[in-house]
Amino acid sequence: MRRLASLLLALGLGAGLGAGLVVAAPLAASAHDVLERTSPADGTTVSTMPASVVLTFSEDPLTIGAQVVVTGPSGPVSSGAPTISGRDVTQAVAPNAPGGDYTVTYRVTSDDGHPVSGTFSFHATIGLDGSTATAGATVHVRPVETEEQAAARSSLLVPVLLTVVSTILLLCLAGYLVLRSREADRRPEETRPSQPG
Ligand SMILES: [Cu+2]
Repeated sequence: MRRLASLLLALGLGAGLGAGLVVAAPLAASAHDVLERTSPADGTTVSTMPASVVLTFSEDPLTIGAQVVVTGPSGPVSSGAPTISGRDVTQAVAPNAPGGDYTVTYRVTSDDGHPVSGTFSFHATIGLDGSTATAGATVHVRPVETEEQAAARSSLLVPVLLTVVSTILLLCLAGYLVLRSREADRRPEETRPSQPG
């Protein structure tokens, strides 16, 4: 009975540690400021091009290192540097911005000091210059992955690999204990002390 108990304890510890690592890995990454919403919202169509785009994060981003590039049919139309007010990052748009498809690429410094970057897109039917988007010219082009996005993806790989490796190690340990206890069952005289008279 004692052997079975220690075996179950080992299995329980293994499963507990494995599960703990799986839970801890994404928690460590969630300390970043996350983009909660944008104006205009991602994937939406607005009748008129707004004079500025607003990005709202889960926490206040740092005032340094913020960059918002608004790119439309005529190229980049960002006007000046973005302004940060609390959780909102506002980027003004040049008054000659035409109607059409827009992609916004952002990079801010999270309050934990890490860079947070991404992209979203929207469609403006009428531009700030009064022009109307040409029908049928709607081509949604996803920009290629930036260096920051690639780095964030590879940094996520480390905790995932650690979790997989440690889970395998713990399963091996549990398997070893099972085999050892079976071996002990086969040779009871060698492992069990003889009961006194
Ligand atoms: Cu972070």
